[in-house]
Amino acid sequence: MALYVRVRGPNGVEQGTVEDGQVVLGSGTRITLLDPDTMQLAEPYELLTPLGAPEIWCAGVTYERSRDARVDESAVKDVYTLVYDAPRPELFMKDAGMRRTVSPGRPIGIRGDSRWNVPEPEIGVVLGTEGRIAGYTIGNDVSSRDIEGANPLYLPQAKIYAGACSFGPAVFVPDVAEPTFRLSLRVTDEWGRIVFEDETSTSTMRRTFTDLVEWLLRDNPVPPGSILLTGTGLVPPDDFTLLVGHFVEIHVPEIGTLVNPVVRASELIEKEHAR
Ligand code: DO4
Ligand code: MG
Repeated sequence: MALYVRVRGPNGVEQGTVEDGQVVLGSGTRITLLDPDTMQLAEPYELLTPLGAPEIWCAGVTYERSRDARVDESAVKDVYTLVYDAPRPELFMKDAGMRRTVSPGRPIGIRGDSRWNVPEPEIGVVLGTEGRIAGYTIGNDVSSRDIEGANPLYLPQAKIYAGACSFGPAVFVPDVAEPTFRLSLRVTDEWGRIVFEDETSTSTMRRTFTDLVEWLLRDNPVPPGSILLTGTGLVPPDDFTLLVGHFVEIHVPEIGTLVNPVVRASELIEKEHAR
């Protein structure tokens, strides 16, 4: 069992492991974590996504809760019931080259042309070589529910835009295949008041991590180091929307807490690219 992070510091970008509340860099430097959950670091060090993923893919409608939410929001209902029950999963590309993905602690975006936006807390599978699973992280598949609900063909616009993805704070390499994770989501407003919280477990997923990876790699040369987000089982009620000034915290005990504030996506164009 091991936890890996990536850090930017005076010597550039380095990988490290998390041990006893500290990050141990390849050079042997030890940095004390300000917070062992979020893994925030004191200056001059900055926590980055635990790897620069060449591609990020997502699976959808892998939990009953997600299927029900999609059926309720959608003008075209049958597609979601059909895909939940079908052997072939829903898979879509979320990002390539990290253009729309931000580091832990950095702002995620909501679209200016959407009025109903949500975080989607998901376990991210880190792909190794030859289809192996190299580890697991926490991902946020930030999404616009009104654009997605208007027409399934709008899915790429509901899912792919500046700041629509974040993952981290670490990659967890377990001792067992197909581990089970508990995920909890908390959204707070700018005064620190809780506006939504809930939790779920990957034990309620309709598919296994291995099965999703096998489908993703069928006749598809996804490079190692890419990430597959495996779908959300946490959906806030229909009167909830993410707002500028909210903070999203996604906690998985084995991995840590992924925290991101919320801003307008337009503010992130160019600014956050490659952070
Ligand atoms: O088609 C809708 C996508 C659903 C999704 O992203 C999820 O279930 O996590
Ligand atoms: Mg999702």
